Amino acid sequence: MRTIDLRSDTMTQPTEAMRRAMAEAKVGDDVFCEDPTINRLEEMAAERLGKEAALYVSSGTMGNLVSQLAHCGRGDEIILGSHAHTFFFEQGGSAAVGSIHPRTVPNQPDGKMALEDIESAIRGDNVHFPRTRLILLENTHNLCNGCPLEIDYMQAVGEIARRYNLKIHVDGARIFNAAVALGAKPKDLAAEADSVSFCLSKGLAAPVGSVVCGTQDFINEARRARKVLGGGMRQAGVLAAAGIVALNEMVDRLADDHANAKKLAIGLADMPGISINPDHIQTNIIFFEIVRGDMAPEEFVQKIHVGGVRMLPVGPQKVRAVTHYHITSEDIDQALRVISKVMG
Ligand code: TLP
Repeated sequence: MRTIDLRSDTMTQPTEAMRRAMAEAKVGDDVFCEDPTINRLEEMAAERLGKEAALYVSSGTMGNLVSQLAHCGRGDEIILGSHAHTFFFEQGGSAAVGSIHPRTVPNQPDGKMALEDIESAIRGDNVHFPRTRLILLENTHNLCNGCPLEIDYMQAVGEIARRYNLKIHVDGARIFNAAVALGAKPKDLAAEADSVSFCLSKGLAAPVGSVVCGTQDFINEARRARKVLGGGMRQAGVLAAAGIVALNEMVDRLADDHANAKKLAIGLADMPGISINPDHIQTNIIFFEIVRGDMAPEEFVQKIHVGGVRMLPVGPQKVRAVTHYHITSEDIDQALRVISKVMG
């Protein structure tokens, strides 16, 4: 029985074209900036995101951390959402490694921070306070149903950042999902950002890697930060080669993942014991609640696993499912059949 693995889009395997590109990649020492494949990927990424320069890093976590280290000094404060991946799932690296102070503002259900909340979190000039340096946004917002942040919202946050002389970093792990869902260009979504990191290893199906984009000066600093974190990867062009294929071939098809997520959400909404509003699903991430006193999310997840479907339990009532390259429309039908049996 084939497993329908909806735990994460990080489960994606490299395509045949990626494997060929990896085998044939020309490589060099990237710490000397001499890996032609990495250099090419960085040029492509900078161009797609409308920035001067880019840096290949090992993961989304590293991309967010080197960006914060490049923007902030010891004791500086960043403003980020209460449900931001950087706040929840990156081991508090900002503080642990960067001596950077996180100030959270509530995330609204659509992944935004209210503009007035951002503004009132900005510190004045006072000897008691840390200095606010950076606003960190997440697009799409993982824990908020994969919601995309629109250009209007980015512009409104950009206006606040300019007024208070702050930088903006976008954790754009899934910014290409946002672009496809909104029918926007990634560079337009990133226009207000001083830096943006995106992942090649999620919906775009490359095996490893993320890219950070920004000004040349910012990238020079980020490159230093990457080195001290042990991220100077030498002949990593064998990995970056897959990233080039990802950018060339895997972006437009993300629309299929979004359609499959919507189909799954609509099917789940009809089932007894499950609560979800399919209107909230715009990209490839869905959260739903098990609203049956006799079944916890862990038990639900174990039962569907026996039927060949995998999802992640998150919290006391919630389950997460993520669609991706290996999930077909027929897989969604099969997953719904399995879940229907479990929920009886
Ligand atoms: N997200 C993973 C897990 O860590 C939860 C997932 O399965 O969704 N930003 C965002 C918005 C992310 O969702 C993730 C990974 C990261 C950053 C970190 O990327 P990696 O895993 O490459 O360090």
